[in-house]
Amino acid sequence: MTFKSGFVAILGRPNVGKSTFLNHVMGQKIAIMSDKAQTTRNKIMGIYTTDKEQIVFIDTPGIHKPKTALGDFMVESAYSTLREVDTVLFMVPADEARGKGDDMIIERLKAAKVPVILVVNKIDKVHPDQLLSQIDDFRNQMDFKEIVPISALQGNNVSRLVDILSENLDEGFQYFPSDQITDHPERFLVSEMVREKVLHLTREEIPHSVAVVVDSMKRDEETDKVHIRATIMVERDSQKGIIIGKGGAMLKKIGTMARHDIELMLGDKVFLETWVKVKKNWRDKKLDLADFGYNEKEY
Ligand SMILES: Nc1nc2c(ncn2[C@@H]2O[C@H](COP(=O)(O)OP(=O)(O)OP(=O)(O)O)[C@@H](O)[C@H]2O)c(=O)[nH]1
Ligand SMILES: [Mg+2]
Repeated sequence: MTFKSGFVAILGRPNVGKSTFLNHVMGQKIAIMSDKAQTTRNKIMGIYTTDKEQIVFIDTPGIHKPKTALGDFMVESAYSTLREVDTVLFMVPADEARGKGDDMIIERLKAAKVPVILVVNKIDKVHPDQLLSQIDDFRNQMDFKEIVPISALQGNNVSRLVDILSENLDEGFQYFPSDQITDHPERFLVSEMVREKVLHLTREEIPHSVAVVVDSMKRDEETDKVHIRATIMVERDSQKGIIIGKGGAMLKKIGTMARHDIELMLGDKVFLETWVKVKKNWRDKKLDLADFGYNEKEY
């Protein structure tokens, strides 16, 4: 039996469900998810391996019109996957009409000359008639290799989509060991889990202004716990106040919820210490971006 493998990028506007899809396929949380646009900021691999095949999914930041240097980094790293993959999953939501954002992506997809599968997500939110007209509309914009409607949240048709990808794989190497599920180190996943809780618990400009850095992470032999120190960066003093909350209540909530997810991921008891720091306008400062994990060299 020959082994098959390939790289598959998941591209689309922010908030369409790319990370939800990746996590559903992987059966665990690799990429954080939220109802806020621009949740994902770095490319992140989900490595799906069976005894016959390895599909390396690359989840990407939602493509939008960037307003900051961080936004430039995000959009460029999403588009950079077009040079790296065998197939693109272009994800659009079933419940929102095609817009300028989609058209912009379609132009880039056409130029890239990579096979593109249109994935219409969130079918649980629409009537079948609306789904059909959505498919028709997109079908007229470019040539898709396949069109697959799914619900990443509920899981409908997700395995069908994986089957279609498998059928189209070429013979190839197993690029990563069978037990490796992503390309990022644990520290990155830990920082993302803290950021996810901030996204879930805060509103308006705060989710966009937050970065999380893990300062240290080591096992404490005495307590038999993994001791993690993480700093939550914000852009203004007022934001620091909100993150800390009355009597530290918000920071405590963020820490408790994040610790729960981190313990699940590590399979270990965790002691999580969180700090909040202000870094004025970090989203537009190249040095800060690199320090916080948004490094141009990555793409
Ligand atoms: N109803 C419904 N909601 C979904 C579905 N898939 C994702 N969502 C929701 O859509 C929101 C965005 O999901 P994400 O997976 O974070 O979206 P994303 O495309 O990765 O977003 P960015 O990282 O910002 O580009 C979350 O609130 C999800 O729960 C779906 O199939 N049905
Ligand atoms: Mg995402």
